[in-house]
Amino acid sequence: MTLEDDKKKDIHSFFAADPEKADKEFFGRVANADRRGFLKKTGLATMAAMVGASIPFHRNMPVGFVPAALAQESVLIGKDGLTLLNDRPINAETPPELLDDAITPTSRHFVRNNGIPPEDMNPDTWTLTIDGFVDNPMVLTIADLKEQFEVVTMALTLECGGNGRGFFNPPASGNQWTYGAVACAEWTGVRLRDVLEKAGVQPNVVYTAHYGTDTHLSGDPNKVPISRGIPIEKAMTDNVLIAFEQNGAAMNPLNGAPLRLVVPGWPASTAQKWLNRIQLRDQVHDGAKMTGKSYRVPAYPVAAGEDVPEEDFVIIERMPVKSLITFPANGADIGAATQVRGHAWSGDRTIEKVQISIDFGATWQMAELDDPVNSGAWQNWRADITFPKAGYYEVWARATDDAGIMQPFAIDWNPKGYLNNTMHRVGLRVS
Ligand SMILES: Nc1nc2c(c(=O)[nH]1)N[C@H]1C(S)=C(S)[C@@H](COP(=O)(O)O)O[C@H]1N2
Ligand SMILES: [Mo]
Repeated sequence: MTLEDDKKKDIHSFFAADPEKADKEFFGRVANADRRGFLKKTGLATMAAMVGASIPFHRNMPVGFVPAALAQESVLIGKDGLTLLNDRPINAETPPELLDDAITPTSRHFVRNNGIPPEDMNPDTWTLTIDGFVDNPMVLTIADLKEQFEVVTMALTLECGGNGRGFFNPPASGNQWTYGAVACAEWTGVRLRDVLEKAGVQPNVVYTAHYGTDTHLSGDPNKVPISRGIPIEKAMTDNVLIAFEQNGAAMNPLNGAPLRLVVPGWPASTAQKWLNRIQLRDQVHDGAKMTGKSYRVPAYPVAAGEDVPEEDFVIIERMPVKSLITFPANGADIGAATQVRGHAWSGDRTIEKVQISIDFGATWQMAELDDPVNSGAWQNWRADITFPKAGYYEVWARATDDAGIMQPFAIDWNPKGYLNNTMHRVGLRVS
């Protein structure tokens, strides 16, 4: 049984299944002999944040009690308009029309958790350990990072490797992401490269290993939910950041506060949240979700539904060329002329052109395309479209990158549903 199979869709069924365990994981409540739930201080703070007020009679709350005010989405503290795909662990995506901004607001940055976020996210006591094959192993506070290294702010695109999984047929197990497991926020932090250079990368290093403080769903302290890494060459690129701010303010707890990696253009699973350790290795990392079928695809094209032996899987590196239409929204009723707009990105490459079709792909017109604001940022595009007469239309968008690679019409199927970069289509009624 995989972690993904072991999930409950909503908070109420989760509590119904095992109230004491649910209490502990959600609110940090400790059940005692007389069956009354006692909230630990951190748990009480969480529950109070979720209902939006302090809870004077919290001592009277029974075990397994879910406050009636908790609508399903209220597990998403500080998030706005996201679609909750799973609440254990929390996974939520952003509808495309809420991704219209050039820089994704923190409240609209998707959330992909593999485990339970840590209780302690205190930036003042947080430390990051750099060890493994380095000349000078280091333990750095966030203040040390700010003092010892150049602080930079960059707009960086993060996309989950499983974005678009929901469209696979036969279906792939896991969160059924549609379009919205992607965002481009402004991250402030220090370059991973600068920190590794100071630590002194030894000549035998080939790979990094990233660790965070979130805990495994099973509650087993010896298991980690996810620990991934990247080749040392990628780690030394100047847009890979150890970030401590999101959009000029404190990071959202669900996005990895107080410290995370941001690895633009690669599966966002490499961007460890709640980061407390980076180890340099003389071999490819073998941490949780690095092996088996996790974030790996067959080394060769396979037929839809084909059973592929695990040894034929390779680690996903760069994400493929892709675009998103963020205006108008799918299903909108519009006038005869409108602007269509969105974003486009392609792993470590830049986008060369974005084209739009309103006739199911028969003809295409060029959209106006901006350069990225910095390397690793998605590119914004727009096109003024005039529809010939009233009726139902679909706007399709396709991006082509600087290697001449264009988005496909159909899904290149793989067993775990990664890397779906098919064209985005938006249905419109013109009246
Ligand atoms: N510690 C930790 N880091 C993590 C994860 C996690 O579960 N735990 N999920 C990874 C995955 S799979 C993705 S897609 C991104 C999502 O980042 P976000 O939740 O800030 O959007 O974080 C990555 N970093
Ligand atoms: Mo992911």
